[in-house]
Amino acid sequence: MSAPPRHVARHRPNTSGRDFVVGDIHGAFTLLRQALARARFNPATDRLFSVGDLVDRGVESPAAAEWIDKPWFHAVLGNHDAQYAFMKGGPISEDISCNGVERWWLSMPEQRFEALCQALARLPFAIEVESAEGLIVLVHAGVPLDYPDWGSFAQALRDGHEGALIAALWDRESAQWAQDVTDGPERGIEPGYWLHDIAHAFHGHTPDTRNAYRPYRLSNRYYIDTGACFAHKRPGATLSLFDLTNPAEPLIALRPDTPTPRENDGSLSRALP
Ligand SMILES: [Mn+2]
Repeated sequence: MSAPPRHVARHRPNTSGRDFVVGDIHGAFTLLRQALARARFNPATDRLFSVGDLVDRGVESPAAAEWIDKPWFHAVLGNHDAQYAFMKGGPISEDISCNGVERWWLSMPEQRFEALCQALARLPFAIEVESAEGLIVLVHAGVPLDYPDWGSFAQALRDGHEGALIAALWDRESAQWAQDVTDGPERGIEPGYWLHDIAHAFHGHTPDTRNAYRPYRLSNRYYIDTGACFAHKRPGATLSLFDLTNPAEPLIALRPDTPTPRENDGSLSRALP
């Protein structure tokens, strides 16, 4: 697996505006734009962080290229993004589950698609944001449970440790444990899994489909994929914006105001072989 130039990106505190974080977008950029408008997002002073998975599942996936270009938008690499970031001209794997929007890239000119793949390849595996509360970190899937703290995992990512890079994109164990703990009497607090050297961590990747896409936690690890790409068709699924410094509750949990057209309106299927 080749790697982008920066495995861990670091951001200074935002001293002039607010910081937001959004769960897996999967092409739901119209909904994201509406959520930012509702939050009165100010691109001159505010920042938006993303836990990755900008593409796949939604027809608006090509717009990811424009969002990555915005100076106030900072995303980590998700497992879906990685399939394009590390594609080397070979066939795209057949297991990309796009829910009726397979091969969204067929609507893009080839050069634009290649530029998007290159932009995805530049996304870091982790983001660290300095804040008055301490370090706030973003990793798509989770911090594996066998790492005792954030620092040791971040070092493994910086060193390009392949197991750590893959876990950052694909880990399910920590999220599954978090769901079980959140369902239990401790409501997400499990002292053995606190990351003591950071304020908190945000993750996407594993929505809680058993509990209507609610966000959940494992001590100071917060799982915020609330199913934005399913917001128009599955109960509970929303696009959620959080205050980066306050992960307890979503600031905005947005569903489409009006029914959106079916994701696959036929224009894409006509392009399919
Ligand atoms: Mn995802």
